[in-house]
Amino acid sequence: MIVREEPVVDGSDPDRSDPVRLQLLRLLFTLADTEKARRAKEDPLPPTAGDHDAARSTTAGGLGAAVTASMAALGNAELEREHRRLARCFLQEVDRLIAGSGSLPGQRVDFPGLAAREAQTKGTDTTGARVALVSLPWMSPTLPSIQLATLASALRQEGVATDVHEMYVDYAARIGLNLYNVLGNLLGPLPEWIFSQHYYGPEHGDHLTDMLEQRPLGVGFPWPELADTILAALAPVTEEYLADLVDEVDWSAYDVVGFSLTISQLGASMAFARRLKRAYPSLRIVFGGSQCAGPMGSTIMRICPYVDAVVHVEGEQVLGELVRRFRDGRSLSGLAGVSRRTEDGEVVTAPAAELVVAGSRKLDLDYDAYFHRLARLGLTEKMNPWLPFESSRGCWYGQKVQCTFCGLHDIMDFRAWDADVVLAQLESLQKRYGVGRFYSMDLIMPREYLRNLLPEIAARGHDWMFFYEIKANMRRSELETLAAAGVRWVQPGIESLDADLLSLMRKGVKPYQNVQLLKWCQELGIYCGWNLLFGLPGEGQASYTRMAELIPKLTHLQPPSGGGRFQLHRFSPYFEQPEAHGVRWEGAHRMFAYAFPVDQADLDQLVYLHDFTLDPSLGAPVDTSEVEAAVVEWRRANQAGARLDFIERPDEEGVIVDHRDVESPPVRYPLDRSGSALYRHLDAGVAERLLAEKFRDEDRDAFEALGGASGLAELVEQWLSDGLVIRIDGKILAVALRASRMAERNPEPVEALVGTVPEAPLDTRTAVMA
Ligand code: B12
Ligand code: SF4
Repeated sequence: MIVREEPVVDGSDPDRSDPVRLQLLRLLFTLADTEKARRAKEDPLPPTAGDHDAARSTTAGGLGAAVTASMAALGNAELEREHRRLARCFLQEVDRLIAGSGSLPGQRVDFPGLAAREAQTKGTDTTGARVALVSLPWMSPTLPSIQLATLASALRQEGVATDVHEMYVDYAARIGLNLYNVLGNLLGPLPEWIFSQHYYGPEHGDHLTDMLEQRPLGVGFPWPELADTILAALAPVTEEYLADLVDEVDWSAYDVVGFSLTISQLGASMAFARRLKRAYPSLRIVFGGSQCAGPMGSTIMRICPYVDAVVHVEGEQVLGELVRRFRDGRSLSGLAGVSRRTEDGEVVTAPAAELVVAGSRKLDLDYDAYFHRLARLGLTEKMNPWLPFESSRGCWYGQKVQCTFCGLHDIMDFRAWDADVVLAQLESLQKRYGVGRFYSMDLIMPREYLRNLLPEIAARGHDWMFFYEIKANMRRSELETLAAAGVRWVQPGIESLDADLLSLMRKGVKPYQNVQLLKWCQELGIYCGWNLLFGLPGEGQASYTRMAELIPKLTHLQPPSGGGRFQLHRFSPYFEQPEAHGVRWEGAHRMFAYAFPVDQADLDQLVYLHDFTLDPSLGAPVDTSEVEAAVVEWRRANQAGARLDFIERPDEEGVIVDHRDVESPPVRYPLDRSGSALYRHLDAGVAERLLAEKFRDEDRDAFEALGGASGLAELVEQWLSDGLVIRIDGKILAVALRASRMAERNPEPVEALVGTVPEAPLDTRTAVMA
């Protein structure tokens, strides 16, 4: 059973970090760890151990020696217990430190409270088979698993009684929600390794040092000096967690256990599934999820002999039939998109069948198990869960033109559910859980929702909040529709502010659209999560020079939440046709070799992230340092409150107040009626060569008052040099925020609500994905 540990040295406010307590716990844990290591190596006792004079000493060194002596006096089992306890307490203290730093806003906020109801196996069992679906770290603890809920719903419809176990939440509770988020967001080898060392055995020493050098814990983690102790403390806590998972559920009640593997869940799933199979040999183990797509799934099947089947595709299509075949002892042969083992041990995979059709049929989503778990773990007052939902699958843009870095597999075909079906599901979820925060799992928002779903949500007066992935080329009126429906957080896939780079990525969006999206979202109180990608094949220095010039004018807009070298993802055009893009594939990302020490050939097939170099004929790598420095400054200025506001007066005169240089007093640029009209005219950008003509057509009086085409050109040149407008993609675009349009409905800063996405460092040594 999981209990939140209180620190051994208690302060008056247990939820606040205490530097003395942190260092004490660090010291105590390190001493226990050293003692354990000493015993494992059968080294002699240190000279002071067992020395009773040391125990009486009051100097710091003497106290350390005294603790060492006390630990040396413990029996092995007691030392083991103490080691684990101190590890937990230390990790919880690190968690408090992170929470207290403000680097993860919104993590510890009130949750209204959900009456704890006892969980029970759901569904009427008409097939004689019972299924457990599990999800392990590193899924986000603020989200119930949509994968498990969807599959459970499909199975129950087919008469298979099914339970859902979101076990990642338990781990987050043990190590602390904030620490869990920091580690989970590191992605890739390190989170995988934290678990896989409990499968393959510890892979310490140089390997770990090497791994941390390449992907330092310090990146995205403000206390790198604690990194070693954190990793050491995670080991006993993780081992205990895995052991407890086997004990805390009566697994003998099930016939099949399905593991959902999305991002960084392979190590934990392997470590737990093998333990489970050893404890319950008759259990059938099935792995599925996006980590099992294509060759990754067949490789998992090959290297994990305790796994009975791997589902490569959308699970609702096959899981019911898979379970029935297990129950009847029938072969899995021919099951679409499923890997199985033949009698002579060969792994074979049947080709995938049709994709799920969306439209008017939608499976229910039942998140009861997750909320029971939160209540059981005492987490309901510590976080602010979002409810995941799907309104579409696939990508309408990608099915025509796939972005070159995008690693979507065969689920690219776009399918949307009908707006009324989605709305009914959201209303039912909100009614059931009292939560109106909805996290869309769509790759891209269906266009038709701008006309049906979103206006209907606004019309019904729901006070909801949404996260959605969108395409960045939205018009202002469309963003207003989003905001009115409660979309407060978007991921628009901005990726760059340069036309050449965006074209290399085949993003289908221009830089001016990205900039105006940032501007309009800020006016509307919509938070944008976005990355700046570097290092594309074929890029040139000029792109970075242009961006370095542009960025200082945008410091009042939301800076990128992360950035770095693009990653080479399986299934992406860069991966599938490397030569066509000047990419040289160099095998699985080598850091995974530490997490999964399998043959290189297997590793190349197992992982999603790959190493590469660029064709040298593309020229020397460009220098990105100026842009990196500009982004650092952007973030600093933005945090310090950089602003650029266009304040319109009732008499139609206006003033632009420029406070992007936060160290100096604001500069005011008064605008007369005509100047204000022109500035408004530039809100969505106007082609420079057509500007005079277009403005004259729109407001002839103002045009003439400005002195016609030449007066207008002069004013625009002045604004350009003052940075009040920018020249971009052949257009002139106004960049100041219009005060009259700033969101009134959402006075609190939206960043405070977006607790799950801490700002990531900008580091071109580190690869990031869009
Ligand atoms: C929403 C989403 C996110 C969200 C939330 C992710 C989360 N942790 O829940 C956010 C925006 C945070 C996110 C971030 C990232 N994401 Co993302 N994300 C998605 C997305 C669009 C939807 C996932 C989803 O929930 N879909 C809905 C569910 C129902 O579908 P599903 O997961 O595919 O499940 C179905 C099947 O896989 C299968 N199945 C699943 N489990 C099981 C279990 C069994 C037993 C069986 C039989 C079947 C089965 O049946 C399910 C129902 O059909 C997918 C793309 C996609 N469409 O899958 C990418 C995807 C999962 N993300 C991906 C990546 C790479 C990332 C990032 C690493 C990007 C980055 N560098 O920042 C980060 C990682 C963040 C993190 N710390 O976890 C990759 C993962 C690749 C991989 N195979 O490992 C995907 C597949 C997209 C891609 N190809 O580029 N992501
Ligand atoms: S990156 Fe986004 S927009 Fe581009 S193809 Fe992939 S899912 Fe579609």
